[in-house]
Amino acid sequence: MPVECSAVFNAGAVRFNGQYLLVLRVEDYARQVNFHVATSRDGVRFEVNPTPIEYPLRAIEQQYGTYRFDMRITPLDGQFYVCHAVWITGLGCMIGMARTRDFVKFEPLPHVSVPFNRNAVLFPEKIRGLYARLERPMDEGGRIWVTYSPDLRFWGDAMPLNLPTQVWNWRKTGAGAMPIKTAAGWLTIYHGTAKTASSENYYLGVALLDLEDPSRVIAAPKKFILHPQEHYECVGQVPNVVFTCGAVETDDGQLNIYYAGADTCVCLAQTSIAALLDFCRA
Ligand code: BMA
Repeated sequence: MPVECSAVFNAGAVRFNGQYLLVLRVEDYARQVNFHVATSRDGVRFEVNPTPIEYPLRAIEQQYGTYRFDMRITPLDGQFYVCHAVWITGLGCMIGMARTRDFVKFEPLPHVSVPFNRNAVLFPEKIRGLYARLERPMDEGGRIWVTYSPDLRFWGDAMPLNLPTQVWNWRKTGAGAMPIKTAAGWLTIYHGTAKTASSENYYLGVALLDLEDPSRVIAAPKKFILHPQEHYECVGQVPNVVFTCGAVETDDGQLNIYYAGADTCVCLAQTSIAALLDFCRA
């Protein structure tokens, strides 16, 4: 990393100008977060911009103080929308959104959700005429919901996803990468957690959601797709965590899942949409 960095993780991911682009959560030695853009031609070797993105504070953030993290990126209507967590001092964790055209300057949408809410990701198209996002209301525990908005300001019609509870996701679930539209449904990579005697373990799973009503889960395999097993997934700032904020299709038909190991480093797992669909059908 070309900047002071105690941990770099939970990167949003997207294709931009023919390149792979990540927005990294970079923590300095005061554990303050800056968002840095990293770009790559091959999706593997990234160059990190040492200058953090420009992202003005909203009025509520100026008033109370803020801690922003975990950006998820969605291309929509010729620009890019991002959702991220905003921890506002004394108030709690909520969702903030912004838009950008160039990944240099970000324009915050002025309104944040009410606490507690996080792990939000916008769908890449409107559903039944409305913007739609997955989110996770609740701080301790909780599960993924879908909400809708006519204007990206007022959100409602909230419905929980009927994801079945598994041994590895019983404590909480949260949206991960942006849902991918397929003929069979929205392919969604999400995280689930389970408490063990020594830690809360994070896993990645996959689910297929109905195209018209994403709260309706068409398939949700019982088995996870990724679990903490490598050293860099088990040892770090928060042990036993694999966590994703973004996956992108490659030129040769693969799917790159950028995920974090132990809230400390950025990792890459490769699969394909076809393989995940097969896994959902099995
Ligand atoms: C979640 C979020 C993530 C983090 C994860 C594991 O609640 O705060 O930013 O990666 O926990 O620690």
